[in-house]
Amino acid sequence: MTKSVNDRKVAIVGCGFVGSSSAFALMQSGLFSEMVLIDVDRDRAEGEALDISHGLPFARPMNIYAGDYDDASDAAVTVITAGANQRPGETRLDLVKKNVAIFKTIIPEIAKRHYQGIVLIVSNPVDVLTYVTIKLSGLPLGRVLGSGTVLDTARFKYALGQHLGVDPRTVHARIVGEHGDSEIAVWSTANVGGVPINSFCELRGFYEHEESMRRIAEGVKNSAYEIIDKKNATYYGIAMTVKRLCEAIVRDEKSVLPVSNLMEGDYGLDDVVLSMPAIIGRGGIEQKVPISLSEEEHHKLEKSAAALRAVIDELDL
Ligand code: 6V0
Repeated sequence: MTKSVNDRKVAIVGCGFVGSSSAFALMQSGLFSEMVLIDVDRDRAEGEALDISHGLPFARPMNIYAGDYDDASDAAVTVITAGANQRPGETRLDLVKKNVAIFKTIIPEIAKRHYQGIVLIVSNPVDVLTYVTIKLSGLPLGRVLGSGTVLDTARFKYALGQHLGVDPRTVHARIVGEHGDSEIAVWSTANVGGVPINSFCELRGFYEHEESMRRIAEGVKNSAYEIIDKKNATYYGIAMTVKRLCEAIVRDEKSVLPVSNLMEGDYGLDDVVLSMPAIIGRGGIEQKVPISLSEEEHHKLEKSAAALRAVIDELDL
């Protein structure tokens, strides 16, 4: 039976570090009045629901509970964070086989209930799993998106803000491509408050542009590895990313964010999911926003696509 969407309801599939931190961020956001937590480890989902609910007297009324796919079938947004995470030394792409197998048990459960909401993929490798979800679910393209490089972009803005001593919210710069080792820092259009990045660096007394750009982009790319080495998982940054994406969706904000979406001739690329800017609103991905890239950035994007395509070609979908 098809249930109409309940705009005030969110479902989270996978209640590990990322799922529970996202649930905690969403509880505090006031965006939803109902949240269902799903996990193969039912005790885990129940424990998280109870623990997070104990914060409600300090937040806004909300119903938070452990449930199943029937409970999730009318959620405005279903966030998927189920699956293995990276071990120290493992890349995101190393996770692919384990997590595709897990997605083959989750996505059909959502699809067979004629789901009308938005599916937000967070599990890694997020671009590949977004592709897998599009193929397995049969949902309209705009209604499946991955968190992509929204987190990397936040890390990038934070690092630039720290370097330049400015509010990261006034830094306009993004990471695109793969959420992973081949990600691309788009320096060609980066600016702070409308001032091109190199001019702004000079304004703040920094002149070694090549060296700074290399160091900052490498730092952003390696930040997940650094955090995983120190504490075995990353979850607060991604929890805020999930909150930001849910906000853009349920408040119909039409925010431009670099989410994982299917390339259909965009940037000369086809049948591969990459994280590129798109307008995000109540319909999910409402329109792609083709950005200008330098020749070098475009070349890197083609390499990113080829790396992801090679992984997709190995999958049995
Ligand atoms: P975790 O703490 O091991 O949690 C995973 C949870 O998934 C566990 O509670 C499992 O019981 C549950 N699970 C496993 N199989 C299923 C299933 N079939 N149905 C329902 N639940 C299931 O991992 P963690 O929370 O740290 O990471 C989850 C995923 O998020 C990993 O793939 C990470 O790599 C990924 N991340 C993605 C980020 C991004 O930017 N997109 C950022 C950080 C982590």
